[in-house]
Amino acid sequence: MTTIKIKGMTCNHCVMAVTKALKGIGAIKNVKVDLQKGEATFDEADPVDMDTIREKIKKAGYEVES
Ligand SMILES: [Cu+2]
Repeated sequence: MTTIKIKGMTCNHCVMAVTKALKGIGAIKNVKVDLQKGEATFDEADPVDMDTIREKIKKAGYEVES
């Protein structure tokens, strides 16, 4: 299980957008986004490059904190 911090989420629409962005990456499963904590957790069926995740989140309009 991987947990990442995401900046810029303010409502459930943001949660949906981030969830969709992560689910769009084939190897990512079991996505859960926590609005209160500003975190996303997920499992990786195969290792996913953090840059790929960062890029997808950015395209959705949010930012991965590192
Ligand atoms: Cu929102």
